[in-house]
Amino acid sequence: MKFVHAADLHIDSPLRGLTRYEGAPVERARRATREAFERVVALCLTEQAQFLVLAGDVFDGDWKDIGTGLYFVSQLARLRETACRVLLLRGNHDFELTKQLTYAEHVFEFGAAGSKRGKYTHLFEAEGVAFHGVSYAQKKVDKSLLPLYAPPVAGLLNVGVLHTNATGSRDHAAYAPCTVSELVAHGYDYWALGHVHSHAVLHEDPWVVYPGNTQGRSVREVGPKGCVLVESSGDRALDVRFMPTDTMRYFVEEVLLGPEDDTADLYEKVRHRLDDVVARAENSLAAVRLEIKGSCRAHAAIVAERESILGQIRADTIDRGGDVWLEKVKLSTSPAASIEALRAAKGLVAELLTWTDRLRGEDADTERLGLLRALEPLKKKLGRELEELEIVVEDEAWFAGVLDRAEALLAERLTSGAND
Ligand SMILES: [Mn+2]
Repeated sequence: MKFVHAADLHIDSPLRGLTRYEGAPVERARRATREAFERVVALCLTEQAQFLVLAGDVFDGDWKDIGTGLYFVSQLARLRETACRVLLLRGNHDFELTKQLTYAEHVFEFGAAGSKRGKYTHLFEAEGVAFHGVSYAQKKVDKSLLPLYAPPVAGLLNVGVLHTNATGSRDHAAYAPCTVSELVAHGYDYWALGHVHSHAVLHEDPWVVYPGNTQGRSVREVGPKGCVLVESSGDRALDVRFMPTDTMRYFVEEVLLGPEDDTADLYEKVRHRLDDVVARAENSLAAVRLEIKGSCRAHAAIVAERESILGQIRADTIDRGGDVWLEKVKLSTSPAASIEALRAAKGLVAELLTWTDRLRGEDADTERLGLLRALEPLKKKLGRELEELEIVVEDEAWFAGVLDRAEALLAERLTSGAND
């Protein structure tokens, strides 16, 4: 007997701010949750699984229009081809759908907690399996649902389907809380969990498994996403395998630059890292957030020509072709030379840095006022533009930031020349 366990498909979940980004693969991202579900269905067909278990949050919320529901039905209909049946549980995101559809007879829904409609247990004696599940009746389920789950049915493989935060994960609401040891003690053979979006095998024999969501939706959901294929060979021993279904995979990558690295090295290191990411993306589109760090010579150029450098990184990425999209590039480098060391030294650089540092102190009001006065004509001339650029000379935090950048630029420009 084989079944596929998936959860948290969040089909048609809205794109969060993706359209803001130039060159964002909006269409691909929009279709990604659907394509992942199509891969789940395809897996059921090729593996000839007898059951597909959906452990909650199949939908992200109420359908925007009936299209989402019709799409779901059209995919479920494909499963008739191999007589695969569907066990459907509702989680906190899809406990209530105002546009209701009655599903075909090969779809078995789990009743909601406290409701008289629907069953908590579906028995399939010919296949030797009992599925137990309790759907959410409301969004917030603060108490454990475990007491509502029937004891295991003797002589059958018992599968519990439950939407819960069983690990105390802080990334997810603490709904239907329970512990792994409580689940293990319940006497089922396999717990098909949902709600936590990362894949995790919490226990083996009996199995307690989160498949994770089928498709990552932001950099908060990195790495391979998919579902789990479960096969029983009859003697209760289960073979449990994770199967990726994502068509777009998120990565957060740190690129570390060393003291000698200049912008050419920066581009080179980014290129190498993207090669590596593409290999790890296994034919999915890699959506990458780059965090570029380190004390490096490139810092001065990064401070002075930030936009061009970001543009160059993006241009190189587009130019390489293939399946990479830079979601965001964060440039958080620092100067190769320590400002404090330079300040403590002697000479022009030290003097300049001592002067800039004085602007930080509380007694620097005279200097700061002088600076503001000097900027006054410029401010009058630019007026609105300054506001639009969020240049607020009176703002202390803004001023401190400018000072940091100015020092970095001074230090880098005035010291690196000596090495060239
Ligand atoms: Mn959930």
